[in-house]
Amino acid sequence: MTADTTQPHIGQSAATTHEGILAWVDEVAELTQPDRVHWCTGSDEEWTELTDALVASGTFTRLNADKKPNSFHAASDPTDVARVEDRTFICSVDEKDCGPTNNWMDPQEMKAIMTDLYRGCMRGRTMYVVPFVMGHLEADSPMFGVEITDSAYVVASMRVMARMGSNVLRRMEEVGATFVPALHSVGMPLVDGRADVSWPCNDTKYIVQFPEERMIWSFGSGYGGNALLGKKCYALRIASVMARDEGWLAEHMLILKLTSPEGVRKYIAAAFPSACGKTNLAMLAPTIPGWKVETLGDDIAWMRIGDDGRLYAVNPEFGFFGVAPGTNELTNPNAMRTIDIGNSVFTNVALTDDGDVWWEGLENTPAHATSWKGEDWTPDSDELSSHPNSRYCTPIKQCPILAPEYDDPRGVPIDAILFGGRRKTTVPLVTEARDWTHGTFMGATLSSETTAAAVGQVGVVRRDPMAMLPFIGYNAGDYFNHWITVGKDNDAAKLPKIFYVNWFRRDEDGGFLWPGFGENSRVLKWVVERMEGQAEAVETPIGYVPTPGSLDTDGLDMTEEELAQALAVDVEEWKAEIPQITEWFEKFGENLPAVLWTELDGLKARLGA
Ligand code: SAT
Ligand code: MN
Repeated sequence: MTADTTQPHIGQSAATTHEGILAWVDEVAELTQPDRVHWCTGSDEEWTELTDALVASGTFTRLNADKKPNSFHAASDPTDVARVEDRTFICSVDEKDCGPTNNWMDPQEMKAIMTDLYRGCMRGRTMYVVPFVMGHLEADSPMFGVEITDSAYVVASMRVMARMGSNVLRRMEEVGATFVPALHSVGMPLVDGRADVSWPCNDTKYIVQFPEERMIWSFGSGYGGNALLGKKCYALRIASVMARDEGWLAEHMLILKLTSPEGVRKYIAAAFPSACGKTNLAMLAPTIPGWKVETLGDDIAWMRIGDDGRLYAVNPEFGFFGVAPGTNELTNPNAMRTIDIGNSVFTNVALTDDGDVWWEGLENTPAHATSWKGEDWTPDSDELSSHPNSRYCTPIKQCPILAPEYDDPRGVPIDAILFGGRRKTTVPLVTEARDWTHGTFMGATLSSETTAAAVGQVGVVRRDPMAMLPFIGYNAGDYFNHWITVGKDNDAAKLPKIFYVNWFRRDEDGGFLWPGFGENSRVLKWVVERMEGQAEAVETPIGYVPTPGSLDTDGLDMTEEELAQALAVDVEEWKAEIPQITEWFEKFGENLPAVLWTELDGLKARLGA
């Protein structure tokens, strides 16, 4: 965009001395035929130019600076609103390495198909080169990537979500870094006088990981998880493969720091499927006096065993990509403070007449707004103002409760891991695993009702192991085995304790049994007290569950009966899970670690099933 970084045509002035990057950029430009190549610097000037251009092209609407400074509204094509799991592929060389939970195609076949799609796909557009690092640039071995994209919306979003730009590129040059090449196109060349649209995309979509080559190819979608390739594609799918090979863990987990009134400090990582409240838990405002939560991450944790034998977690991201609907002063006041500062992009929410954003669940319902589909909206409208998977994209540094350790490249030692799903029945509020292997069994059998974060039916119960179902970059049976191995190879006493939570259990009338949100601090308190050997629990067939008196319910408007229901382990309900778990495990054949069958046998025996 600026004269010094824009090349009128390809491969003429080298914007980098990194030969690998240069060669790849030239190769992609040759194939995709963009009008211009822009090497992204990540500077404020570049942000201004990009966002001005996005406003001019109609992709962005600038929000009222008195409400949300330096912030923008975008509305996607109505067909491009979520991750597309049926178009997402793990193209391992051997189909067995993809496993039964992913889509597979032979890598050569996929490359042939996509090369045809990519041919000339950037005509009339700018090709942006985004050097980025997931995690810290000062990490022992920084995890570099380069995303090539023809979407300015993606560049703006990547600048919020990842550390990117010139300083990253300079470091890559200095060390001759290897990097994950991540190619993205919206798949809408501007040829034959075709006018651009505010949200270019293509009905044909492919989100493809090549695990052996550590490479990502994405085509046809501009939506976050499909297009911001540092996030799910790199930091989970590709990184999970690296983690398997190198003995660490890449997980779909938030990271938070919890401090008790006595100053006891614990770090907790928690895995929940998309759109199940991870961001809200990460920024929790405790309702119980004296307890404090600080945030380190809301979506992804990379965890490695440190020299002291403990499991250290870093958040590889630089921003939050949170679900907007339902976010408000009550459910997540800290997210509200984060976005108030500005510098954010809001996608598929409503635009108010005074130039602010609004969504279902937010306070101050406007009398009139423009819906995410660009239509007039009033509180009487039959349609939602915002798509259920609409998002805010905002810098993590703006979070008022960001833990200072966030900036430590070594990460923080994790004390407890929570697995959680969205289940109306069966799963109690909180259960403590007996040990790491039992915790791995809990994670491997985690189940949840589907949400709007992925295209498809909402509310169907499916197994979502470790909340990683759409993100495991290899055979999920091998992934379970990797978890078991981490437990075996390390000092069990130093590994985090594992818990299973369910905020979403309902009573017979369909009402939530547990108030959730800030009240979840009561469950975190119990978790801490268990680790400190203070809180009581009953041993049940599925693990340790709080005795009614051990959970702090002071000041909570909840009957004893309701609490008992929230904590109940109903043997009949659990017996009904057994055939489902059996069927789930059978999918993995000999790749399923035998100890997980042993765990299931133990559960059956304890249930008398
Ligand atoms: O849709 S994203 O992948 O960007 C977010 C999520 O589903 O967790
Ligand atoms: Mn997520």
